[in-house]
Amino acid sequence: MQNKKHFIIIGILILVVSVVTYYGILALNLLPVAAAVQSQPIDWLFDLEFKLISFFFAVIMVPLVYSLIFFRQKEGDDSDGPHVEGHTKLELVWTAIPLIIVIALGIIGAENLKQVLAVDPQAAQVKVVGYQWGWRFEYPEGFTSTKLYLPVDKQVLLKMESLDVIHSFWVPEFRIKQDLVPGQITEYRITPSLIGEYKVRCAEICGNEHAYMESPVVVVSQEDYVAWHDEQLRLAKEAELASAGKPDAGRGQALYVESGCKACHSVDGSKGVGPTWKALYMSSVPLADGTSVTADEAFLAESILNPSAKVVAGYNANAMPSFSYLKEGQVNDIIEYIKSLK
Ligand code: HEC
Ligand SMILES: [Cu+2]
Repeated sequence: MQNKKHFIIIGILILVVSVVTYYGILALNLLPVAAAVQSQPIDWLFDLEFKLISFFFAVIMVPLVYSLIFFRQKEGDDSDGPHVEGHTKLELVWTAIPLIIVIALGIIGAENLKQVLAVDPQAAQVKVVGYQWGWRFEYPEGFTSTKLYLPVDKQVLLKMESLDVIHSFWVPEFRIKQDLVPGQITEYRITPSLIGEYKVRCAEICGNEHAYMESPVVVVSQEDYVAWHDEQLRLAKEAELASAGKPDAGRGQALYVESGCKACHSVDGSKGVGPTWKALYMSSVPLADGTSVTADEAFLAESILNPSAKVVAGYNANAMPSFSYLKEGQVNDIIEYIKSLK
C-alpha cells in the first residue's frame, strides 16, 4: 500500500513537471518568427522534441529528487540496502521503448524532410555567390544585387556557389541552412510566407570577417517585387550604357570590391589566393606550362572571362571562377583599373 502511494505521487509529479517544463521552454521564445512555408514542418518537429525533452527531464528528475527527500538514509542507520538481482521484464521494456521512439523519430524526420524539400516546378531561380566576406545575388534577367529580394508565397530555388572557402547560407527565420562549397553548386529551396526584412548570415567560420558576412533578405508583396525588379533592370541597363563609353578606373575599382576580386587579388604587391595586380599591366607573366605572356588587354580580359585558358605559374588552375557574367564594358573598367596600378 505504502509503495503504491509513492508511485501515484511520483506519476502526478512527472505529469506536472513535464507540463511546466514544456511551457517554460516555450516561454523562452527560442525560435525567431517563422517566415517560410518550409519552417512549418521544422517547427512542428522542434515542438515534438521540446515535448519529449520535457517529459524525459521529468521522468529522470522527479524520481531522483523524490528519492533524495523521502528515501533518505536515517540517522545512525548504516545497514546495507536490499540486494537486487536483474529484472528481465524491466530491461526488455527500457530497451524496447527507446528503440520504438528512435525508429519513430527517424520515420517522422524523413517525412518532414520530404515536405521541406518539396519541389514546385514553377519555382524562380536566383544564383547566390558567397565569398570572403559577402553575398551577391544574380537574377536570371541579368542584374546583380547585394540584397536578396523575394516575392512572398512564391517558391524560389537558390543555386549557390562559393568563390573561395566553404560558407553557409542561413536565414534563421527560414530555418533551413545550406553550405556553399567551392567547385560545387548547392541548392536551397524556399517559399517565403511572411513579408518583412530578414538577414542572411554565414553559418560557417570562413575567416577574419566571418561575423560580418551578412546581407539583407527582403520579402515583399508580388507588386513590390515587380517594381523593385524593374528598377534593378533599369539601373543595370544604365550601368551598362555608362561603361559602354570610355573605360573608367574608378568604376573598375568599385567592381574590384563588389565582384569579389578583392578576396583573392591584392593591389599592393602582396600575394593572395591569386597574383597581385600591382604593376601587372604589360609585365611578363610566367605561365604554368613554362611559357610566358605579356599582360596586355587581351590577356587580362581572357583571364577574367575564361581564367583556366592561361594559368599563372605557381597557382591552381581552378582557383579562380569565371566572371563571364560581367559585361564587356565592366571588364574594360576593371582592366582600366589594373592599368592604373603602377
Ligand atoms: C577565388 C579567388 C579569385 C577571385 C575571386 C578572383 N581571382 Fe583572378 N585569379 C585567381 C588565381 C588563383 C589566379 C591565377 C591562376 C589563373 O591564372 O587562373 C587568377 C588570375 C587572374 C588574372 C591573370 C593575371 C594575373 O597575374 O593576375 C586576372 C587578370 C584576374 N585573375 C582577374 C580577376 C578579376 C577581374 C576578378 C574579379 C572580377 C578575379 N580575378 C577574381 C583567383 C581569383
Ligand atoms: Cu562565410
